[in-house]
Amino acid sequence: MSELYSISKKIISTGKGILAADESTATMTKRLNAVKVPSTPENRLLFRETLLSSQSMKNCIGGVILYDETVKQIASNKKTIPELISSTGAVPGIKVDTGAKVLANSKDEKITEGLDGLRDRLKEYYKLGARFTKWRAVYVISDKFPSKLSIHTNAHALARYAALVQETGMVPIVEPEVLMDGEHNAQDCFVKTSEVLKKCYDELILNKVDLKGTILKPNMILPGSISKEKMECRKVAELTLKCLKESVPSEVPGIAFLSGGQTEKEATENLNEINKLNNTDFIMTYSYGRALQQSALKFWSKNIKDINGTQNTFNHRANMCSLAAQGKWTEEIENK
Ligand code: 5MM
Repeated sequence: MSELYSISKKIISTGKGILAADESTATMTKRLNAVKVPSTPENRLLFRETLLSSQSMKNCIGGVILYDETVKQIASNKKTIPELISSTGAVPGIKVDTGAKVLANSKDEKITEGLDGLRDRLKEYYKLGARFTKWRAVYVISDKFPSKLSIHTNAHALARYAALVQETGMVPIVEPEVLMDGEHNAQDCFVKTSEVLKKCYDELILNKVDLKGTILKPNMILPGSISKEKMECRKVAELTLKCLKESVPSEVPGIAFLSGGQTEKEATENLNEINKLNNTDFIMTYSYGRALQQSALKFWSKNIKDINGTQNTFNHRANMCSLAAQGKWTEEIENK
């Protein structure tokens, strides 16, 4: 078993998923402002350290994606944040893209940047303890989007990123996120997501990326956030599985979904249904940001010193996601 493959398996092994705590300072400031907590480096660290010291880290979280600021911070027990994560059995990871910027010649779309100087930054992150990385490309859906230009350029960047990451001995998470924003229906999401994924794998293969040492982080197939279409979780699961089966090469060991604006419960229920119906060899799990942290952040904001209460809230969510990753979640357990 190759080193990269064993890292991927460790991150997503049965019942475990990924905590996406890689909000950039701008995004974290938005999240903290929304709950009226000042966005200082100390508060950002305190919230994240509270989650990372939770009891559910051991059984539910196989990997944590960090942002540049956090990977260099020191926890209150004097361990570095990557050391704190490793001590729970999880693998420390790092977001290495530098954000989605306006795409030249298609100004309503985005291209993710960060390739310049990436090889050197990766070496530094490896020394700091990271063993996997993340790069997120975003695509909008409308009658004319995503354009061929956006699909092609983002796939190219994702593949060059993934090749460099593997060269450094880390596992690249490939995150092509087809955004939920808009009025489109689930069929549009299915068609566009399939096109995006197929192009990504064409480029990954062209760049000789070892697919066994990667993890895919896609969106689920859902109607747009302001679409009139309502969809049962069974249908979401069927369409999502069909799309992934047709578009993702079987060498990829696992798929860790983003939550993309779903509520905590929707993201849990949909993942649970995907696992109940899973007719593929892929491990299907979570790499949630908002759907793992929202309630905990809300609770914490009422009293940032209430570490136990915040951890209990996070533990519940992480346990629900872990059950969903095994197709064992139920409404009764959720409400217990
Ligand atoms: C955690 O949020 C990440 C984005 O941060 P920036 O926008 O500040 O770069 C994001 O990439 C996240 O990892 C994924 O979108 C999954 O998060 P959600 O909240 O969609 O599960």
